[in-house]
Amino acid sequence: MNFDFSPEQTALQMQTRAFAQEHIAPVAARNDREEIFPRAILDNLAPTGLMTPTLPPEMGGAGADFIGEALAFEEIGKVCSSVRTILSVHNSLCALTIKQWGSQEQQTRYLPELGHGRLLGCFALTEFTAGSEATNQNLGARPVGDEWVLNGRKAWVSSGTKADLCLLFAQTDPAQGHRGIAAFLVPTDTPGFQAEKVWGKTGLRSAHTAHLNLKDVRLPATQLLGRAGDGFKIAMSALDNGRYGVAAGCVGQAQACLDASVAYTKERQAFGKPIAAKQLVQEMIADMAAAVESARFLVYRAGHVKNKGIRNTYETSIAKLVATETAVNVARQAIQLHGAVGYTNEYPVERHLRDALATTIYEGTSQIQKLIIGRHLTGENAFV
Ligand code: COS
Repeated sequence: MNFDFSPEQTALQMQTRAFAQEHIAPVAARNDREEIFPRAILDNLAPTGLMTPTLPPEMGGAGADFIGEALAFEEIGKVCSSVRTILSVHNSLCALTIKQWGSQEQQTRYLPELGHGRLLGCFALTEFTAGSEATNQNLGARPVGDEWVLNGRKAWVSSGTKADLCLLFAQTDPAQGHRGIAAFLVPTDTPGFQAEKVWGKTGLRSAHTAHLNLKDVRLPATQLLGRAGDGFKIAMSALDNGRYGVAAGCVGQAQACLDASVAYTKERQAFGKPIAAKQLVQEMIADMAAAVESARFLVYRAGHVKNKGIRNTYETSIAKLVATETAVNVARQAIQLHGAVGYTNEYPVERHLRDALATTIYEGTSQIQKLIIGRHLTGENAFV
């Protein structure tokens, strides 16, 4: 077992850290406060390959492996989970799914556009009555001549008002259940496609979320991804990549909360000493550090399995479960260690807590991850 990073992985980590400090950190708080979509950041990011870290450079990617991707997402997660969320959706849920399931023509048409950031991708699986129960797709697609016609609604779609290309799931044959679901590549300027921004989210406020309404959206057959009944498998394989990126970002976020807490407790005085000298404070710092390191190694283990190109649902679900819950817990402890100022937006820890709360819900709740892990280990299926 080798715990050292390769020179390429270290270089990507350093490059992303420098980018995050220069372009994201100075504006993250304001973007959150004013719900500003970070378009300028994405424009600057695109030439670096970081929009799609694992795509080859000729497609606009950074040519990284999955450990490299985790290191990059960790660095972005340290400063802004909204930006990391946009990238997880664009790269992990959209681009990598086209890479895995797309025809040669679809890959050639879309991957360089997504890689170079000329198109922004989103992923529309969830509906108001299809969250954890993702098989319960009501948005319908029916074949008419050599086209598909889509009608229905999607909910809670990250980047839904901003994306150019939407990987969208629809029911083509209700009698077939999850085997009657299809995946479509929907250009968001297709007539009948409408996105409405969700206001008032607790966190991830700079990563805009939308509800979608599709009314007689007509697509040529070339926009079908995979075969008509493959949609659910495509969605689940996409989530194996998405959840991994979320987990990596959460490790970064938790690390940022730990770093901020170490710095603050060394500076803040009480009873004539820095509070870092107090045993109860050191206990909290130690608990936070142990949790962050544990989550990190679960992410790298999942990345190691992903690099082999084999099914990684179990490893990814454990990494997602632990890393997202760690981000919430560590952010909460960081606020406690900062005291009253931690409860204000003067310090980033309150933003980290608000942002982290979403990660235990989206891309499969913590409860769903536990049931995936439980099913894997026991062979008993809690979903029937
Ligand atoms: N990769 C490839 N294929 C997969 C897969 C994966 N990771 N996971 C499942 N499949 C395949 C299965 O092999 C099965 O294939 P067959 O039809 O040939 O038997 C099919 O997909 C159905 O899989 P499964 O039986 O696991 O489906 P379930 O209905 O039991 O899935 C859960 C239940 C809860 C796991 C699923 O609905 C889920 O993940 N829900 C959460 C959805 C989510 O994360 N939403 C967030 C959206 S993005 S914000």
